[in-house]
Amino acid sequence: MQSFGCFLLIVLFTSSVVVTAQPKGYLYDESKVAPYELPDPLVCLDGTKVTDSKAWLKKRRPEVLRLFEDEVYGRSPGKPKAMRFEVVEEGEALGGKATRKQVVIHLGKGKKALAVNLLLYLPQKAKGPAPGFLTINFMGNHSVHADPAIRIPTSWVRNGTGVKNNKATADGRGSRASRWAIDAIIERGYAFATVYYGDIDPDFHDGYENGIHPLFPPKDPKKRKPTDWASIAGWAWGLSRCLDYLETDDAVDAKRIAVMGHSRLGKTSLWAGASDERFALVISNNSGCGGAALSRRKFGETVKRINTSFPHWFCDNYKKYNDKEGDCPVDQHMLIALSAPRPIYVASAVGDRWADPNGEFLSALGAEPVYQLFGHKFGATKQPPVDQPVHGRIGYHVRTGKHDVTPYDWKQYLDFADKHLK
Ligand code: GTR
Repeated sequence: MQSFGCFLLIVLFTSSVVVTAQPKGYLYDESKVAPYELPDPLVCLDGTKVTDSKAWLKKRRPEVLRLFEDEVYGRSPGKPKAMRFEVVEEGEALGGKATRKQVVIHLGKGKKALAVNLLLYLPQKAKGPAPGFLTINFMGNHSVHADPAIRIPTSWVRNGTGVKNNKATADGRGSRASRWAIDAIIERGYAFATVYYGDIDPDFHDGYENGIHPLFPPKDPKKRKPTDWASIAGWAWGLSRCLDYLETDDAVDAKRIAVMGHSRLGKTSLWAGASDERFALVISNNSGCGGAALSRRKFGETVKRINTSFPHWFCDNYKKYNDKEGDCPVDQHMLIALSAPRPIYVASAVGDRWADPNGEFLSALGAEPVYQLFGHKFGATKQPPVDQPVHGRIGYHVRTGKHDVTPYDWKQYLDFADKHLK
């Protein structure tokens, strides 16, 4: 493994740090990050150095993608034959500013067949097919807006506001609206699409019996291989199926779709963008360990901890790197690099130390050499101060506040999309 330099930065935050509850017994002190070496994204497995974009695309990118499949997220199937789209509802929304469309993506056959619900708001003022944001949510499509016409999921939902015995109810309408700047998105001429992740794969470990895994390809969950896909890959694959639908909808320009997710779903949006090059722009909001943050820093959440708390998120091979991050042939800067040359945005929150904000930044920085092969720049060499975004081909900000998605985050994503998608 080649040395890629060690990024050891001590970041002094001048603004007040909002400290949220962070699990005890983990590293939160930048000065205690042990020196580490990152694998060089530009050195191939046979030791040759990548010096141009052609060699990256032809040789090194497929190699890195395969390493992430085999060692981190698992191998997913391709576009399935057993898939059909059904528009189940359409109407005027948001006080006449948007058209709402609800589409069911039917996947698979038999008693395990899935119905994945996609909610779309289309800007009425659009003069042609609109660019848009495809997002993935935690609590059901009805949680993103109080709009009473949004269908309520019938699949498993985590207990919380408006959810009883893992069943969503109308009480959850709009419960997560603060995370989705739908009015601002429509106002700027973008379509907003969202899918509920539990429709694709319920987020608990059941040995891959439920959700998408038993369907494609149908096989005995007991005979899984260590490289088989797990839940993050399942959710990302579901986002690709949503994009398959968007490609059929004339109101949307499927060549200008940004994929966005928060936290575990930020890990998901990064993997969706890496594994499906049709996504024109990729956004990771507070994705942390197994997302944008460098694993080798072991700052906040670690590989061992995530594999222990969430054994169903990553492929079984990833467990080899519990306490052995340095043995992994990839680190997360190479995940960011897989989106090159497409624009990518990594967002952190200063109070979200569990997700290692500086590690998220350093990962974006570590991907820059790949962007440079295409003549693109990041524009930052060290983590920018709080609330001072950098918008190159790679975008980054660390905002005031905690682990969340806020109107500030969306303002940045919209500005970044205006720059790259319009
Ligand atoms: C935490 C987990 C993080 C992050 C977060 C979330 O418990 O440790 O990696 O994914 O959940 O998704 O909300």
